[in-house]
Amino acid sequence: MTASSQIPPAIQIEDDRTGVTIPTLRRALADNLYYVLGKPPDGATLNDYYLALAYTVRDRLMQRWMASTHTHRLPTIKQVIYLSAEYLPGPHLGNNLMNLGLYETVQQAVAESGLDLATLLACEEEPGLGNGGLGRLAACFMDSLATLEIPAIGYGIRYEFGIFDQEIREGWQAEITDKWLQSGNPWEIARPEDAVFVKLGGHTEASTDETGCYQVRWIPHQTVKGIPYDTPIPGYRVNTVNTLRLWKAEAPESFDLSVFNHGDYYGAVDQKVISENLTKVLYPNDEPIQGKQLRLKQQYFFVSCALQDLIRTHLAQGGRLERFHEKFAVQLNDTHPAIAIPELMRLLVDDHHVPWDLAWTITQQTFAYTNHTLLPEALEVWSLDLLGQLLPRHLEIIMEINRRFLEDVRLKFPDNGEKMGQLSLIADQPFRSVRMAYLASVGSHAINGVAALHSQLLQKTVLRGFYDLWPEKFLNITNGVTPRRWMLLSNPRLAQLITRRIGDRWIIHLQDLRDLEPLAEDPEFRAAWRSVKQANKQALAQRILERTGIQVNVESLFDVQVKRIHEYKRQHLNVLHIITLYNRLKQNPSLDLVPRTFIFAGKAAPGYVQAKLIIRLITAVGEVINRDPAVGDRLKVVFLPDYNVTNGQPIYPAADLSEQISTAGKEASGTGNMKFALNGALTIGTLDGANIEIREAVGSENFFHFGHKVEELSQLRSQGYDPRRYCDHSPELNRAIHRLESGFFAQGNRDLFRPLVQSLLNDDPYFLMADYLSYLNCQEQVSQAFLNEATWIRRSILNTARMGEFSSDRSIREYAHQVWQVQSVPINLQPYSQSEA
Ligand code: KOT
Repeated sequence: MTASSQIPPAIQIEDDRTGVTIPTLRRALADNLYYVLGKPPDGATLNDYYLALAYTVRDRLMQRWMASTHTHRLPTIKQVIYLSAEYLPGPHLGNNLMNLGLYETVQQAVAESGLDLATLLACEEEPGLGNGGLGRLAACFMDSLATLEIPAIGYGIRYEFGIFDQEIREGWQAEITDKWLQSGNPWEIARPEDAVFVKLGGHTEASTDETGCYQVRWIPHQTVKGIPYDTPIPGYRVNTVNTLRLWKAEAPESFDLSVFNHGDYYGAVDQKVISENLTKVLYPNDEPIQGKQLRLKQQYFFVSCALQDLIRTHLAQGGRLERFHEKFAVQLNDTHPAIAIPELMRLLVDDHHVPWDLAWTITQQTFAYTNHTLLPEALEVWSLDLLGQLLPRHLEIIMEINRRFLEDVRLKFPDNGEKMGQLSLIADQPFRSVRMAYLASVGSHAINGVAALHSQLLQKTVLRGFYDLWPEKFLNITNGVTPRRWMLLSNPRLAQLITRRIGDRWIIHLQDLRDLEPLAEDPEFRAAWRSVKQANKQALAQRILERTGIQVNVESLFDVQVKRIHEYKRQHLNVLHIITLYNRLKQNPSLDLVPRTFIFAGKAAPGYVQAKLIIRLITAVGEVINRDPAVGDRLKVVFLPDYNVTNGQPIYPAADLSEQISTAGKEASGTGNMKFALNGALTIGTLDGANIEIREAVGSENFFHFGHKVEELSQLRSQGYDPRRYCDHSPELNRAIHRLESGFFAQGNRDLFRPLVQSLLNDDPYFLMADYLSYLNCQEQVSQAFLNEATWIRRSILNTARMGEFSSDRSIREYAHQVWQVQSVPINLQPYSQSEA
């Protein structure tokens, strides 16, 4: 007998928390239902089953997650730290199943247990912890970081109430509070043992210690406790599982007690409420809320929690603070976390006694800053008054950073007092305030915009002075989207068709989609492509019917604009086109018009009156057109309520035409534009943001562009722009505007849309009137193109085939090499005890 044959065969006991066979998964589901949720199978709700399934999947992430966390902490491994006030990850269950490679098996296991996976997936409330593009980008980046096996932690705020749910009531937006945590969140794990304390308010005291060292002490007015909640972020078919660590504010217990001991029970409870208010709600504006103290508290709170967490783990691993920037590359997602710069200085200088100059070198080497907007109203400033009240020590540090910086400027540009005023981190007008974009620029070693045009404009306008000083700090990194969520998960029909023809490497190497190009000439492939699109349109039509009661024609052109509602995004230009088509039909009822279904979705900030009126305009125009028998099913206008990640997923795969019609120079990048083109929609767009690069990639013959360019608009502006002139020269524009003025879409109410009409006629800051004719002509070309089905499908295939560079994997590779200097770290899955040995 040989030695090996003496070893008894391993008994195959599949662990209920790791096994992935169908019987094991079924047992695990029942086990979690009973023992974790405390529900018998016959008394369980659908949500209980969803939760049990989520725990079953989470269990299967655990070994990879712990191995990743353990490996990523090693001092030799550099980690990306993404600081973002917003994240919009979308529902986790489907994505995690996909990334683990368990989708089909679990689908079957669930079916054999008498359940339907799609129904369980629909139970998940998505974490709406963001407003739009910036938060969604953070989520795509987290997916790509994990898929590329790059060690990363995303830090943010665990808002109890995320972005509001939107309902449409009598055509108007109504805001409903978001209750994402109400039925339990199976994906997060609270880590109270990792809590940190954050100081707020009070004053500082300077002193000289026994060695003659100058020291500052911050005596706060209030302290809050930050509790981290961790969510696993698995990569696609790799062992890496990164962490999204979100902080919740609580009152420190000691504080409660001291008040309680003085007999003021209600006072203690009050304090608890005040502390917990800090992370209660996401500010629902897409542009910042000037001067709101609570918002500044939120920003400082999560940033301080994050940096304290990093310093603590670094020191615990035997790391030295001089090497902090060799361990962590910290990315600032716009200026919302820019207070991290003085906070790291404070922690290093005041708490850890690092000399100022060394602390400043570490800080600059640690941070990099991404700018996401040039809109003047969105550039953050904090008044010195407010900052000084809430963060007195940080104000001192910012003033010292500014003093030293302006000293350098003075040496470089002697006798140029104007330059100092231009570059100062402190603005004097309209009130004394800190310019956060300047602070972020001075404290970072790299500054990037999010599309080529945007990066150029950033250098030429908002950050011009800094570009002149340090051109080498500036770069462009064009945004991208994750093909896992935005193709594989949301468009399974197209994903399967593609994989059948070119294999499945495109899921992680999106450039492989190029291999589809020759198939664009293949009639059989085109037919299959068309069937997929039709099936997706059919599915969306069904949802439209369920959500709005509107019946749409799936043979019509699906013309889609989904994004936040904002004047610069120009949903109302789209409406002017719709009204023009309607006018033509009314003038000539037998007109041979290419049938279209106009689909809109998007939330307006609750306080943004004009944006809410644009929603009312869309629904009002829809109400008239949709029920006009003279129109039939040639035109339909749909507003789909409550646009979010979940509701967006079935929209992109069903679109024929993607509307990307912002005023040139206003949309930093856009990412919806990428999701549409990747899913085979053709774009009608201005030369703005990433549209320019998309057009170059897909070919100008497969992209409908219109409108004035940035330079042409500046010229119009400098010549004295007169929007009324365009009405005088275009009878159709005149008629469309007149329809609005006359109250035709408002049951005769001439006042309803007056603010919109007045804005268009009097100043038209977003140049709708100037771009109208060009848009109209371009839409005519779209209609003609749609009539030729074979060439439309060919162009659709070519769009998908050529969108490979717009994967967020490509964006992340660029950040990794050009900004962070980080490498992939494959995760070894030895059992924990063995890897320790
Ligand atoms: C909001 C407030 C202040 C500063 C920036 C924003 C912001 C910018 N929020 N979302 N964005 C969008 O970010 C996306 C990701 O980079 C871009 O694609 C999009 O154009 C921005 O509008």
